[in-house]
Amino acid sequence: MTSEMATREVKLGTRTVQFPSGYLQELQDCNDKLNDVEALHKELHDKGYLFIRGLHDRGEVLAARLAVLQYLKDQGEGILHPSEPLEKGVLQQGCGVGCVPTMEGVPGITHQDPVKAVIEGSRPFSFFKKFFGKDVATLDYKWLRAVHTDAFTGVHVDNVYMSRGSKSLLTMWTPVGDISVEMGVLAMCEGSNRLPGFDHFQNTYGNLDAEEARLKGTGWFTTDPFEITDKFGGQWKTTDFKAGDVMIFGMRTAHMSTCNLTNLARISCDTRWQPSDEPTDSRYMEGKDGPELKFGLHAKDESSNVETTMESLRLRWGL
Ligand SMILES: O=C(O)CCC(=O)C(=O)O
Repeated sequence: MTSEMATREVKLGTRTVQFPSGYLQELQDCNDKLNDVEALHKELHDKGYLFIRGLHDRGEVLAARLAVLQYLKDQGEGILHPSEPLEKGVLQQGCGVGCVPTMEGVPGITHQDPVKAVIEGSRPFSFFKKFFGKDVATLDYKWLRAVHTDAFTGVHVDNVYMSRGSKSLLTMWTPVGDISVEMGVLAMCEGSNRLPGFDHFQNTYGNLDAEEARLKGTGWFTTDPFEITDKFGGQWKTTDFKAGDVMIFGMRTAHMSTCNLTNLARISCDTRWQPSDEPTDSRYMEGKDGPELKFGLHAKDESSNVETTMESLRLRWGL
């Protein structure tokens, strides 16, 4: 027996790294602080996130996963492998970009009972009520995803997409199933929300309103995690997530995902939470401005074809 922990080769964005290693460390949960709201606030401020094991009921998450997989199966051939058990979520070979239908938005699979029971269930409501010390609201729009092989999310802060409502807005990322680092999990840049090295990044990129800037593309700052840590500091961290775990973070914490190196659909859902007496970003609420705007990025003003790229903005910011 060796005392050294075995490392695995994984991919963080475009970079192949060993996990755990100095490049990508193991996350620590804050479950020991769950009965101390002040300590939770301090953790969120210090690290930029709250990693909680078992916030949701595992059985309910697994039921939601099955409902999502059934939905994908019902969308037709070419998505899930026909001869593999549904619950494994094995993708059909070659199922890549454009193959998995988008599940983001307002009613649809996101608002079916087994999914809603998790993402709008009593557990997250009571957690956030305790955390904010008042009644809470969650945005109607749900970012439910099934991520295919070789796909990942690049580095961004959520403020770029949803800065028009409450300044206390928090994201909760829920893995819908057990998700290993190899399948594509969220990775957090610890300290990126407050370290002085990030000041210029936050005062430029972090203040961007992607839709207002008519930004072309995803709104990601980069797909290379080390461009962030080399330039600004912070520490990338992640873990193997289990059904029930959640990652909660503020609008200024830089994050991304590991790459899906498997043939399994990586299913997860982001939801947004805030005090109910604060304004909501109407783009993500059912009503006159929603829900046809998707992620605030796809709104088209046909009278103008001016589009800004992240590259041109970064040049302007000297980043
Ligand atoms: O699930 C992902 O790949 C990205 C999620 C994300 O960026 C978020 O929760 O803000």
